[in-house]
Amino acid sequence: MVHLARYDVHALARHAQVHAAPVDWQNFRSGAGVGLANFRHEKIWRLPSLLLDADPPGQDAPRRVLREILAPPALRRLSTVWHTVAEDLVDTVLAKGPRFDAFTALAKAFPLRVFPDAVGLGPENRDDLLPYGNIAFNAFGPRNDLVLTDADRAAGLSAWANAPCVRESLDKDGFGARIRAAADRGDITPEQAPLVVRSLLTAGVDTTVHGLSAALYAFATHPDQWQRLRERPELARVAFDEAVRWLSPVQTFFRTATADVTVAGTLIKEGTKILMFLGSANRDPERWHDPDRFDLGPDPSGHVGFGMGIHQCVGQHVARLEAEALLTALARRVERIELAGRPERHLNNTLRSWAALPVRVRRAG
Ligand code: Z7Z
Repeated sequence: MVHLARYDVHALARHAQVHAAPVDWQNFRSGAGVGLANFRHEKIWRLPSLLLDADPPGQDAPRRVLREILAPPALRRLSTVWHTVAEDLVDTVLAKGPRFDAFTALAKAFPLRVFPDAVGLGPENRDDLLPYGNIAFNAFGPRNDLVLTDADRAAGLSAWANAPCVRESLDKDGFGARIRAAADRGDITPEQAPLVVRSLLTAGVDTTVHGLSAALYAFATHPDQWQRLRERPELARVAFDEAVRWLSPVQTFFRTATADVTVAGTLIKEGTKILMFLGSANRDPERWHDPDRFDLGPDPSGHVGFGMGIHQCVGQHVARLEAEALLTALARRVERIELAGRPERHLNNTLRSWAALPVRVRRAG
């Protein structure tokens, strides 16, 4: 445990503790926010999320509704469509030549093509999804320049994120409409429905964009593992989880101690924020053999890249399906993928994010 004096935060970095803290939700709560800001004392930039900034029993109903809508059986229908879209996208990109920016052309393009449709969003303002997510994930960190740069856009985008959640603007058949239907059935209240839709828009885009980027970067730098995926495309989901373990697209989040708790021999006082370093836990040599290696062999399950416990990522099956569709489409068509320039990172307070991933590919014969 490390005390970060500047913010008076206790930070956990070992896998055992980063795993245990969110499981112990009675002592480490989410209701005061899962960023650095403590909602008990600080003004916040948007209404708290019903799923994220909440504890039982409040979060139970919204989470149950979303869990069902995003569960594997409910996604089966999307799987066919998403595989086809991924194949079309990869064909289009490859037709333009062997060098391209895999961040823009694939990692960013694919989720933006499939996810807003799956939610049932109208065509307007889809370009706002990534800037909104960028602001939301910066907001979990300190009020540094990354936050201040976008301060004048935050209110507008926050209002926008609620706007598409009105009934008229959601497709009949998407996740959004099913959230509405849950409200009609009384599973959640009508007031809760738009905020649950907002959770999809906040947590569902940047996370997958940078998660897919992590996987593409991993393969572009590990030709032997790419070969392995090409031989066994059914490894795509495991490969994605291994990339999430290896690079931890979500690097950090917080809880608040609701009692005096001792962790690793150190007293954490009630009301103190604790910071969990997911990226560190995911490479803890006490938990993983050879943790710095990206390797499709060992089982990556147990990584904390999707969080842990009752708040564990409710959209993880959606993310895995996106990854499976994109990686298998690419593996069938591309024999080699390698870096063709220096990858560029985009700085964000929470996400390990990307700005460019120049690659060169050799098409399969
Ligand atoms: O519900 C929400 O608005 C929401 C926002 C962000 C839910 C989850 C997240 C999130 C995702 C937070 C990954 C940290 C890491």
